[in-house]
Amino acid sequence: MPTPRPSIALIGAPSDAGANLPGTSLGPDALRIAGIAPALRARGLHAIDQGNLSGPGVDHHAGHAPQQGFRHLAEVAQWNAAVCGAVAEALAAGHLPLLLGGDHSLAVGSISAVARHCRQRGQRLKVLWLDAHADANTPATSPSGNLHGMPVACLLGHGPQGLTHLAEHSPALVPAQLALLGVRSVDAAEKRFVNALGIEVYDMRYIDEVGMRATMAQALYGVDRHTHLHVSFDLDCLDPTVAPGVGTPVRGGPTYREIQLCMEILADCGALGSVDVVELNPTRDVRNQSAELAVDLLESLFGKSTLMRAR
Ligand code: B3U
Ligand code: MN
Ligand code: MN
Repeated sequence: MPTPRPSIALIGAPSDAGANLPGTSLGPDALRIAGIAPALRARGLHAIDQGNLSGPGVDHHAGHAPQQGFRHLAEVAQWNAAVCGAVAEALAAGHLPLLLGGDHSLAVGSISAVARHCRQRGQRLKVLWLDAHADANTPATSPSGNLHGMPVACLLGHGPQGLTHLAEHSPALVPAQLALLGVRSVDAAEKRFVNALGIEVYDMRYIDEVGMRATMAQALYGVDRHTHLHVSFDLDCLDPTVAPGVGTPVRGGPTYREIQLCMEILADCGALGSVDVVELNPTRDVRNQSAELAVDLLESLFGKSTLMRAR
């Protein structure tokens, strides 16, 4: 018997408060224009677009210096509280939440809700963080004060109270629940933090050496159909030649083929429970190609296979 496929709740969070520059606030609409909801429906999935959450804007042109190590902390915390509430509601209704960011700081709210949901149900949780960066800075180590560089640390309990206690229990995650994949830009102090906590990292060198298939087998070790798999997909994970529409591009990411394979393997594991698609910055994009690529990859993540056998 095939497992019933849940409805997908599309939750837009048009914020750039945690980013280095303005523009990720346009991400949800760029994904809609690229046809995200019809693409999922064409897969036979029930996609419900819940529209955009609302929250405070920030003025990036004002050049606010970091305060106690953060830029725009109050705004980021407010957005995350809204995201946490919306994701919790979607999960409670039995939907699969698909967060349309927005910058990557929003994953703190989304994953805090997912972690609480799994804790309440005694369900195993694995978070796969696809990113060029480790996002594991703390206010003490961050070179920028930008909160999109800190969500991993916040989820592990290292960060401001407004982001570490979104869903009561802190830390939201323990390091063993998390794996980073695609990493190739890590600050020196951030590297020490990641290693000290023993976070599982599949960096680009690892992927180059063993290939995407073996990397995914390692990253998904122990994940079964009873596990809740959360995929937090920072589009800057991709090579900028295929996805230029991001605020902090880093060369040397996975190719189109490699990331397709990654998505297909994730789909096959049958454990997908929630997703973030973040860091799309249409002001840096070329004819919406990064949004269109994101939609293409989400189709694969939700089971569209290019294999020449019936599914
Ligand atoms: N590690 C740098 C750069 C960065 C992290 N995440 C993004 N950029 N998108 C920082 O500012 O923390
Ligand atoms: Mn990120
Ligand atoms: Mn990144």
